[in-house]
Amino acid sequence: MRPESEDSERDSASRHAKNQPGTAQPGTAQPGTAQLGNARPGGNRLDEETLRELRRSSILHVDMDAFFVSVELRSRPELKGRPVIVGYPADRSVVLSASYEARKFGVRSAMPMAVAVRMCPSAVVIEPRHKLYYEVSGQIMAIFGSITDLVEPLSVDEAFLDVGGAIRRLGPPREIGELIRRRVQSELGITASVGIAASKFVAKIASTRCKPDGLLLIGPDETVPYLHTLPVSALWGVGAKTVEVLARMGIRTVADVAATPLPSLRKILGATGEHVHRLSWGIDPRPVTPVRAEKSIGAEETFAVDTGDDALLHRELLRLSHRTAERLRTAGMHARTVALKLRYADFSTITRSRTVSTPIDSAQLLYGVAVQLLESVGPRPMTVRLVGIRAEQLEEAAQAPLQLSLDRRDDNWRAAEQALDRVTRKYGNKSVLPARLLDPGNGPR
Ligand code: DCP
Ligand code: MG
Repeated sequence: MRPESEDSERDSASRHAKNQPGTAQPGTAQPGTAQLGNARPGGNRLDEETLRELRRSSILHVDMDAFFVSVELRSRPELKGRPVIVGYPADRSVVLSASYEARKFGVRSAMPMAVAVRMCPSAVVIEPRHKLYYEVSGQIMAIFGSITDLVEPLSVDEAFLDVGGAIRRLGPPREIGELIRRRVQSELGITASVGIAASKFVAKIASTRCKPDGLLLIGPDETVPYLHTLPVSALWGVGAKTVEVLARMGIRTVADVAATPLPSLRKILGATGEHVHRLSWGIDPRPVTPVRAEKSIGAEETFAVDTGDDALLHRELLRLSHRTAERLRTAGMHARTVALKLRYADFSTITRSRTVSTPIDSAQLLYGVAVQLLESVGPRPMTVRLVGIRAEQLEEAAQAPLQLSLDRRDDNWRAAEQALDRVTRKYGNKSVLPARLLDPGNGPR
């Protein structure tokens, strides 16, 4: 991909800003622009007032343009500039992603494929490769994560970022938005659009309005005037039905909503009335909330008939270990602690846990610990209704020390289980199981 120079970056910033709020207004973009150099490493420090001003609009909404299509065009560049649709060609399937050229013909996501092809017979239809899109999605999120910890992914190709804490390091939010766009383009070969504002709601509107391949900053002072130019459907929570209800009352634009007294809106829309009214004045205090890494991963099963049979319990623990280990590996995590849960016939529940010296992600090792824990319970007072395994104190596999095995068998198990994961992913959950799990018996319900 073409590495862009500083100058072309500035050109593109001003090109995208043309006729859009956020640039011409003194007091919003100006302080940032004036201080561009200062925020760079080695430059002067931004003064506190400028920093405060820049932080007023520090929420980014970043969304890839025609994501599935753009990923496909990387390997078929000859299709660039042509109408392209990603979706299964069968009549009853729907459009997953449409290039902007196809959209000119009216093609949209979620439209039946048959309709789309009728609207745009010249479109090239490409079957989706979901695994590839998820891989690229991970790379997109990794770029976001290198900018700030405050990343809230919304779907495969979009996220909110709060870059308030990155301004000293990377420059004003607009610069950070351009940096992200440049990196997505040069590292992943696709384009992203970025909306910047003081709130999630307005940032999302901004990115939608500057698509494709754009950047739009809506400063705090111009938020309300800008919102008031939009139709009511731009407000979150206002779907087709609400649009209809409001239209019957003569309320068609965000400005109309803002001008409607709150009690009337409450009467028309119920509890949503308040929410919609607040949005119409640009009030959306929801913070960017990073998705926390899973704290634990586990699996449990209730037996069809309560049991006191050790062999059956062991077999179920092995099955649950496989399920848990597979999920650990999919999440790229290792566990330091393994917990066993037993629920007796009278619903009383006990847990036992053990921390291992080296983090693990193999079913055989999980199973080994689980059996030790079961033995540590001693004689059971009554039959067991439910059994569960939980992997806790998770660490990312990349950060965990290598899983050293006491003997080669552990490594072999691990390799075998990874092969099993691949087969499971390809053919579904039940295709391969260890022989011990294949014989029928009093299985879980
Ligand atoms: N997607 C899907 N089914 C849908 C909508 C979307 O599978 N009904 C997939 C395909 C899209 C991806 O999710 O490429 C991202 O969805 P977006 O809504 O962001 O749409 P695009 O990225 O395709 O286009 P835009 O440029 O409008 O963001
Ligand atoms: Mg998108």
